[in-house]
Amino acid sequence: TLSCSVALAATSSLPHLEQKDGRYALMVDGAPFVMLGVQAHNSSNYPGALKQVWSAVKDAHANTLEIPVAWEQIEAVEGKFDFSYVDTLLAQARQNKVRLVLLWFGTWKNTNPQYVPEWVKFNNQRFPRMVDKDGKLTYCLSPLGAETLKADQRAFVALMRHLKEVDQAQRSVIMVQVENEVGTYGHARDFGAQAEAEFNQPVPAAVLARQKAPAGGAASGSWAEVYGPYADQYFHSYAIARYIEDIAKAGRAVYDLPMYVNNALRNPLEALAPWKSNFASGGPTYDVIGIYKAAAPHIDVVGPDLYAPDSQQVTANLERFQRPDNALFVPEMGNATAYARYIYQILGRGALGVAPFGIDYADYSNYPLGSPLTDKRMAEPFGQVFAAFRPMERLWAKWAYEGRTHGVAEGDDRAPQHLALKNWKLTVAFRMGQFGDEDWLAQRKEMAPGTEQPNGGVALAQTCDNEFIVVGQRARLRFEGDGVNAGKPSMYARIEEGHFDAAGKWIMERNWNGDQADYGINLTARPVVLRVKLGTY
Ligand code: N0T
Repeated sequence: TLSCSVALAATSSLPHLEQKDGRYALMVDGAPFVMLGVQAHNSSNYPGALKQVWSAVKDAHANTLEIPVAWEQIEAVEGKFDFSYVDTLLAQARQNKVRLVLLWFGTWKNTNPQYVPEWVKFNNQRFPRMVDKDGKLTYCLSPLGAETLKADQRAFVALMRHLKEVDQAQRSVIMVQVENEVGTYGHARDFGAQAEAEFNQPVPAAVLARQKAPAGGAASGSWAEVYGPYADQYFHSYAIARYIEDIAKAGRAVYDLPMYVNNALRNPLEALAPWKSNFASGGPTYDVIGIYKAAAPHIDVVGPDLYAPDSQQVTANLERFQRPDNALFVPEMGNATAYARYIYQILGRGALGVAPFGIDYADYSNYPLGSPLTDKRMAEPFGQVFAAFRPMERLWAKWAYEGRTHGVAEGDDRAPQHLALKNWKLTVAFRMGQFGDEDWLAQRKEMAPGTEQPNGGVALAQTCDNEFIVVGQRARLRFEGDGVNAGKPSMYARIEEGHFDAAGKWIMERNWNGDQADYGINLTARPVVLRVKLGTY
């Protein structure tokens, strides 16, 4: 039987990842933490831009802000470091009672060197750019530039040393992203002289052990011999992963925070095929997670940035990035309303956290990638969901780590979905409204107003054998006996609406009954938290 699980414990230790039975937890102050995060815009990393960020963070009810720290701003003059922005950020984060994830925009920000200091940008001799097959310079800095690595690493280490000095006691910063959406657009790899020489070397054993060769590939040998048509992409992935490893390792030697990389995804619904300019080659796409694990052991997580709103793609991406060797963490997703429902699916799968991108009232919108809105209306759909989770965030994180949680997001097909729980099964249907059973509604062709676009979602935790904490919106839930309860008639013992207090105690506000329970548990546009207890007779 499942024990009723509510106890909370806390100690002070550095944030770190823990692992148990193939599941992961991000430990913050000694207990599992779920990041209900948001990310600021790319140019909001200045004291003058922060005001517009904090008001959006507040409206989003986020517990964590992801925000860049640019190499160009901490080392504008070589060897002279300026952490005034970082200090302002830390002070304001503490005032706002929000944790931070710092994004190290160094050698590559979306593969581009735009965030490196000027003294790096234009010195191709010392900081070589990749060259293409014809020997022409590309925009992208080479991952084989030894001086570039040394300089990026030195700046990153200086940042981590500073964080240790000013933040170790409070641990406002809980995680660090190394570079941003790395890889190279339009070029499979570096074709310079050094790259050519390394390309013909044997594939390292650590890579062979984690990254399978395609059919026909040799068991060992050069990159081309082992990986055939995938060799250019895989070699480039290895070169970038190793570069990132050297930066992360040096940073963690100074101050050991969890570190991760994020990915501009390739389409997971397309059959796997060699790179042909359809994604950033060398980035941590799902097909090369093994190479990143082999080459970058100081990177804890490879996370997908979700920017395709299509529900099938979202599901396929979550499945590909959640692996026994890789925790699920969604460092970015679009800030359009359609993405809000995915929070339920992501957190239900036991993710370390999720952060919509561009929750920031700066006068900028990345529409059509995300929302066209830049005010409260953009933050609110996420704020409503996070607000429901916030009072129980530590409990939720613990339940997720214990494998008690499940979640669904409404599919673009609007079809009902089924969840297999312990001794119960749950059907989640959409567009139903609050009154009338399914047949009656179908006869009347009645769809609930406000459900024209898919935006339903449910996450739940099985806290005891017959008890669930449910949070969700725009969905109808029906439980049915399964396992030892299979075939038995059942009914609700209680459907309590309420919340958890600061001590983790459930506070009931009311019990749903009559119309509010006769047609399933009907969640409206306003997310609620329910404690549902079932019984059989
Ligand atoms: C993201 C953001 C920011 C299906 C875009 C997404 C952020 C970076 N890049 O606003 O630049 O720093 O990580 C790339 C999505 C590509 C288009 C995919 C279409």
